[in-house]
Amino acid sequence: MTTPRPETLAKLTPVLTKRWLSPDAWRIGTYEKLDGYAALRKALKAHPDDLIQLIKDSGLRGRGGAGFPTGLKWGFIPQGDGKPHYLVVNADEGEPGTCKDLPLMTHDPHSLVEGVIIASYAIRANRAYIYIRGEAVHAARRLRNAVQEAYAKGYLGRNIQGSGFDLDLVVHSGAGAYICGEETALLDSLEGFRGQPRLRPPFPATHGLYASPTVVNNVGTIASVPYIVLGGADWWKTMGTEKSSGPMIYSLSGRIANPGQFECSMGITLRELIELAGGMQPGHNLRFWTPGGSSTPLLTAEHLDVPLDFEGVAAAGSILGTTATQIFSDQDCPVYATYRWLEFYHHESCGKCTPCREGNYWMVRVYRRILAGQGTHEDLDTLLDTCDNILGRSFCGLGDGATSSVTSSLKYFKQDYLDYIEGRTAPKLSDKQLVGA
Ligand code: L3W
Ligand code: SF4
Repeated sequence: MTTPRPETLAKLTPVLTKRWLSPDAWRIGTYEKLDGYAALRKALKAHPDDLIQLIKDSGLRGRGGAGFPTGLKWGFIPQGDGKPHYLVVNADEGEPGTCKDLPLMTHDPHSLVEGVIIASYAIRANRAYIYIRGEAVHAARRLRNAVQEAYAKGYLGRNIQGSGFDLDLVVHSGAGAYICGEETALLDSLEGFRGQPRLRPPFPATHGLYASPTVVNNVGTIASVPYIVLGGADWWKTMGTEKSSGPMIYSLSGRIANPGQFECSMGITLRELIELAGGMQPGHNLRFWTPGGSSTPLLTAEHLDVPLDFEGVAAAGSILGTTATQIFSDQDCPVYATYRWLEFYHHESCGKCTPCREGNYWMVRVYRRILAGQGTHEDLDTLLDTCDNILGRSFCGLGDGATSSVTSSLKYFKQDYLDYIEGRTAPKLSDKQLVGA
């Protein structure tokens, strides 16, 4: 493991992660000692519209993958419409490689609870939900405990801190379907239906939970809010870049010496992140990586200096996504990695639309054929043609995301495919694995 240089270490900007290593960080006593709920007291003295303006001024963008401006989204909630408003936190973190929300909720659940209260006050919601991934039992337990503690201290419930504002917060565990991380499928699931995406528009901002105006935001987005309220928009913008402001939690996994979460100013590069993580594992050289989870097109060793912000990654032909950088080396096979991701998408496809349901099913079979040494040159055209019929023709982002590693691995690593097809690489799958689920 190599030691990061002081100038690279200085790129760490612990904001959302700053309490994670404090003893008993998840308890309300610790949280309050470390500035916890100070932002809420400040926010409750402000006009809700001023809070929305503050978030707009900060430039905060959604941390769930799409990077939509948070203040703009809050501003879409119609006021004076006589309907109930809802805040729903998308805590269904399920994207392969993504691991920033679960540690946040486990180590510092009160930062999310405090953000929920401030955001609900800003959009005039009296009921909020945190929809957490079903498998995340420990994080859900911590969250439920934090919610109870917040009720007991008068941060939730009736007339919060004497402000006249009421809020109830419910933690709801999903049942382990990746599609329920898509915001409208999540709302269907929360309403008690099978989680499948709804047609958009109308967007949840006007027709969300129970057909009422609803803000759906990711955990990291909402947990950022107390810091912006306390520190101000200008302080938030001292981190990050002009269009991608603030700090971001980057998750590093794979062939890295010290995997984990590294919170840095947006715009840091993978070269710097790898240095922070102690370098590559001995004997491994970087070959390909995902900038933001398996739904984002692969990048390669040529892209080590791409700024990891929304614009920088887009200019390199990929998507910042969930900043889950999965790192693969010269000992890893891009064809096999893509196959494994496709098996995931095939399994998690909700089946509502034909391009995704059928396309992923067939692409998995083509990959099995190639990896079993029975592929043909035409298979590569079939894969690209199938992706062409999925991308932009699917009902939701899951279908689009499934194509990312297929098209990008074919763009950068076509020779690896040809080596299987032309017999230079030994088959990775046996004949028996050609068929299956
Ligand atoms: C009102 C309009 N609201 C857009 C809202 C919309 C949503 C947000 C962004 O997918 C991506 C996906 C994954 N009026 C609006 C409006 N909105 N126009 O803005 O919307 P959109 O459609 O750009 O994206 P999305 O549906 O939120 C998110 C990708 O992120 N991704 C995700 C990975 C998985 C996780 C996880 O496991 N936690 O996040 C990774 O790349 O593929 O493309 O709220 O309502 N005119
Ligand atoms: Fe369901 Fe896939 Fe269609 Fe999304 S793209 S609606 S997950 S079948």
